[in-house]
Amino acid sequence: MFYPRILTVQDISCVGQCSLTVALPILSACGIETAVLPSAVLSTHTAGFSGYTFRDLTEDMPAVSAHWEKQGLTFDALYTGYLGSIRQVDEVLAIIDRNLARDGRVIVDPAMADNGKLYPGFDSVFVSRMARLCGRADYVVPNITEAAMLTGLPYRTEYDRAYIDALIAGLLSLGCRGVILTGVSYEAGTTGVVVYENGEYAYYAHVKLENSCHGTGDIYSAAFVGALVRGKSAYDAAVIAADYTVLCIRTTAEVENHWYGACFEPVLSHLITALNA
Ligand code: PXL
Repeated sequence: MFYPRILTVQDISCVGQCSLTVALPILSACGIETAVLPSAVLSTHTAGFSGYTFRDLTEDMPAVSAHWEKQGLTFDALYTGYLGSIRQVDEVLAIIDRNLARDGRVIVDPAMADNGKLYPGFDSVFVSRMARLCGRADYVVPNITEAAMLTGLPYRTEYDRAYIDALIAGLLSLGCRGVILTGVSYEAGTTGVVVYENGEYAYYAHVKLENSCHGTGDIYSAAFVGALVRGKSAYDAAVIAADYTVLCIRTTAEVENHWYGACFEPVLSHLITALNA
């Protein structure tokens, strides 16, 4: 039986429905053995909460990776999300060299910014180190803000295909093989995702909902990675992840006062159904 093992490296935000507390259940639901390397533990995520705790686990990362190597453990894919420091990015680069299976794939969600702004705690030095990690990726999964920062292009809220093409060209010039660019909207009322691979551009548009939720980028990438590792093409995986994320946002709108994350759990069965179609 095909039973891949993936490693995901990102923080645990104890409350907040993002990063590992989203990636682990989603990847497990996709039927993939999921190993985790928590890069930090925070009491909550950093968007909208104040006074959160932050326990940096960077020091532990090299020893964990060395132990896996000693045990002969390798991973069929490595998926990174929010990384809390430059040193953590460097540790992930070392993990690619040490712990990835020979033909293992690397998927990088450079989770560091949205709506034209970096998340708290990040600066331009971090962005350039993240660009280096993106250069080692088979697929990068940025939103438009992250793509603009990684490529040094201006962030725009109104744009045409030429701007998107320039972002993609800039991302490819970092060294990655494929690009999944999220939140691309060419007309009011719809948004979507661009998939660029092997010289081919594809666009999947879907409804743009009124409400937006924190953490949907993490839900999207985890579902994309799950579908990809399950054997779907990058485009099919991008579509499955988009439809699932829209459903999560719709579901969240039905819950009163749920401001800090998206309700992804009640609709996990839809993701599983889509994967088996
Ligand atoms: O959703 C990305 C994310 C992950 N982890 C932490 C965050 C954020 C976004 O703000 O603060 C700790």
